[in-house]
Amino acid sequence: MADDKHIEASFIKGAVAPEQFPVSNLPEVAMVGRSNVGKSSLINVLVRRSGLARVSNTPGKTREINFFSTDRGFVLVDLPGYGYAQVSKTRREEFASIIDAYLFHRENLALVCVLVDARHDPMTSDLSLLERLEFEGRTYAVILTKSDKLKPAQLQERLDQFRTLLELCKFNVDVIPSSAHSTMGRSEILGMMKRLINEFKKALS
Ligand SMILES: Nc1nc2c(ncn2[C@@H]2O[C@H](COP(=O)(O)OP(=O)(O)OP(=O)(O)O)[C@@H](O)[C@H]2O)c(=O)[nH]1
Ligand SMILES: [Mg+2]
Repeated sequence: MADDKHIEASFIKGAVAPEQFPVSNLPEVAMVGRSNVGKSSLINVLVRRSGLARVSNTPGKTREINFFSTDRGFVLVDLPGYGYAQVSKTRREEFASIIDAYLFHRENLALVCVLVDARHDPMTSDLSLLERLEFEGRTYAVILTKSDKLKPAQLQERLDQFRTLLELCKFNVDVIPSSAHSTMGRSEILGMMKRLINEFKKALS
């Protein structure tokens, strides 16, 4: 990623079942996290295109797994949010099973970005996901979203909390604060993705 200013990206497809995942051997970077945490917004910030991934105030907006190609040799993947109480139990179970199928069976998944709202302590669902990623040996980073809503000292406290929590975790590569409003974290996140994708490609060759 010599020039991060402009990243060409386009929508490939949405999938509601594993059979619909695109056949591809390009490395993928997935955004996962609770409903409304800012997954779609982060994708738009990374590619600097406000309408690429659908953003909404209504939690549960992203109902399928959406795949976006980029001109950087990797695919960005927007997952449905977990933990949204207002959708039916059946629907939540459907989301959980497709997220699971993707996160733990997709061979070309190079990096999982776990998004957590910087304003709150991690919830049980966030902790279970982190634990599972660690257990399954999936490379993951934690992104603290909506950091614009915190004072610097509060943000530092949250960062320290996560760094301590993940200190002994082997598969966590980073904890990065971000904001879709100020674009804080954008270049750091892109730099991390570039590094991890290179490592992923090297390990395959
Ligand atoms: N202040 C602030 N608001 C944000 C940020 N990121 C997202 N939001 C807002 O949070 C809401 C949800 O954002 P989305 O990007 O749709 O969240 P999502 O995780 O994709 O949500 P689902 O698809 O429902 O799981 C929107 O109103 C965004 O404008 C951020 O960094 N700062
Ligand atoms: Mg979304």
